[in-house]
Amino acid sequence: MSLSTTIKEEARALGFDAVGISRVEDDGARCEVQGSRLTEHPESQTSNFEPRTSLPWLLRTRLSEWLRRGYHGTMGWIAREPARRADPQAVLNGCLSVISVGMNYYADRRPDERPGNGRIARYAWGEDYHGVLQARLEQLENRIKSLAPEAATRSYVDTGPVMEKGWAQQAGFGWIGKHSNLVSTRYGSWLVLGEVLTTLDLEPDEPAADLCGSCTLCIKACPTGAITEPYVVDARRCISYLTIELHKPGDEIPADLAPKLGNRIFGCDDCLDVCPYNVNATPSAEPAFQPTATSLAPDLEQLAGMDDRTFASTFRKSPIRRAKHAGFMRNVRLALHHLPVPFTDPSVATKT
Ligand code: B12
Ligand code: SF4
Ligand code: SF4
Repeated sequence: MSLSTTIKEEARALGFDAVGISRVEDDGARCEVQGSRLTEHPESQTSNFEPRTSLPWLLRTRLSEWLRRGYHGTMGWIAREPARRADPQAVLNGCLSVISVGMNYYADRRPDERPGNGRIARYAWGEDYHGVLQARLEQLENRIKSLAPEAATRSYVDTGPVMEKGWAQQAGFGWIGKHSNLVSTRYGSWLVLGEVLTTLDLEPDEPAADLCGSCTLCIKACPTGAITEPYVVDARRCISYLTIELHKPGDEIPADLAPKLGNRIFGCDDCLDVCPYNVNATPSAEPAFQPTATSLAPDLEQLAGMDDRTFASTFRKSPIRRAKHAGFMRNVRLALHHLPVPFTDPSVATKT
């Protein structure tokens, strides 16, 4: 069995649902863009072919344009060193391969959206995926080093300068959909991603084809018009950004967008929920991703009374911590403010 196959088996044994490998080409790689996919350019077979582009080149170009438009809003960290963020060789010296992994977090439950309840995005129904994936990626790194002691490795789960969706698509287990998230024919929209960068020269998988076709359901479903064009999200309009990232003192949710948040108090799944590829999504068996009672039916009145300490202990293991107490309370207050006005039967009112 090849080293690449063994590493993929080790990853699956650690509980990763999806795994694939990309080779890190330098900027001279001969590829072209088809939909959201990079493929080898047919003319690369000919001797006088001019190199077109590589994945780091494409990622750098996309990221730079996104930043130029200011779509990152207050997320200043993403604007630091865009060239490094787009190129694994600038993150790990001598990096030749990226081993991308995905974990299914889908729970086959419906949120309880009765009036008075808020709504929390699915990825935050259980424990924080960062810790769940990172611990296993470190085990994978240890296994790789025991199989190939000369290997240098570095692993991330949304924790480092790596553009995870692009590498996952290149590794073949899903494509970047028009909502800009990775979609898999097997797991739909419900994978969280991580990766190990390594100096090992592993066998790459075939990149995944873009299967969106003429569908635009996710773009139409977005309540704030944040998907400004296919594959491009203006974070400043995205409810996920507004309810999670915009939490520093003085950060206000713009008045024109606030009413559109409805009952959403942490993140948003609207563009993911409508994707036809979710029909085949299978529930995750991962205990850490099973929903808590609060995450399915968050009682707004009860949450509004939560002090800083209760917030910290209730959401100790949850991604909701990221919104901070003040940001989360602002979201809860907004949702309470936008609750539908309760219907009062005048005949009942006079009977008191
Ligand atoms: C910043 C960020 C956000 C921001 C900005 C979102 C965004 N689309 O960029 C905000 C806060 C809004 C956000 C929201 C969410 N996020 Co987020 N986020 C990230 C983060 C940290 C960086 C993403 C990034 O680089 N953005 C910068 C821009 C330039 O890149 P991009 O939009 O991704 O665009 C790329 C592609 O679309 C592609 N592309 C665009 N147009 C085209 C056109 C062509 C022709 C081609 C070829 C390519 C292409 O090129 C771009 C560069 O890669 C990643 C983790 C990571 N380190 O990668 C997680 C990540 C993307 N988020 C994740 C999740 C789960 C979410 C939410 C679903 C959470 C929620 N339920 O509320 C939402 C989804 C909103 C949405 N529709 O995107 C997951 C996605 C998993 C998956 N299956 O794809 C990630 C990968 C974290 C993880 N480790 O699992 N997120
Ligand atoms: S997460 Fe919500 S607000 Fe953000 S792009 Fe998707 S539908 Fe729009
Ligand atoms: S909803 Fe349609 S356009 Fe959007 S990601 Fe899914 S298949 Fe692609």
